[in-house]
Amino acid sequence: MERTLLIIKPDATERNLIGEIIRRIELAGFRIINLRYLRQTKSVAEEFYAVHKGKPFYDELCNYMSSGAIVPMVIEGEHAVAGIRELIGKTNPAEAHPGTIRADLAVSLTKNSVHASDSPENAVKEIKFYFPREEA
Ligand code: FUP
Repeated sequence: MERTLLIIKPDATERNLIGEIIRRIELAGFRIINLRYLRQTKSVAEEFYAVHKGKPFYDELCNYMSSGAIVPMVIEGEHAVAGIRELIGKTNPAEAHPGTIRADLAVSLTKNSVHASDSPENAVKEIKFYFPREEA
């Protein structure tokens, strides 16, 4: 069993897609074991995306991630990190395979509806970021 972090981003909460995204995650056989609904400040978004600091899209990304409600959640399942990355599709929705969350629901490269951890190591860090009391 493995855990990963997924975030439903502001473009998706804004368009009432929380249920649709959760439905796809559960239908794929994963379990949601913790979940929050929150708005974050730009400085919290900057901390979460610190790895992208200095890149041309960093400021737009952090403005966007603090522009509305987000729903971070802890997901558990066999190979959850790779499995959820597959379910969400490529970063740019224009390049994502049909049937993936981003291909079907996302608006643009920045407004791409969801985030998911890209490695087991990052999953542990990202789960701690939004769920500091969650066990590893
Ligand atoms: P991902 O792991 O798929 O979320 O993608 P990245 O870590 O490469 O990028 C993080 C976020 O930055 C993406 F979800 C979208 C945004 N981004 C842009 O807005 N412009 C870019 O050129 C690249 C990424």
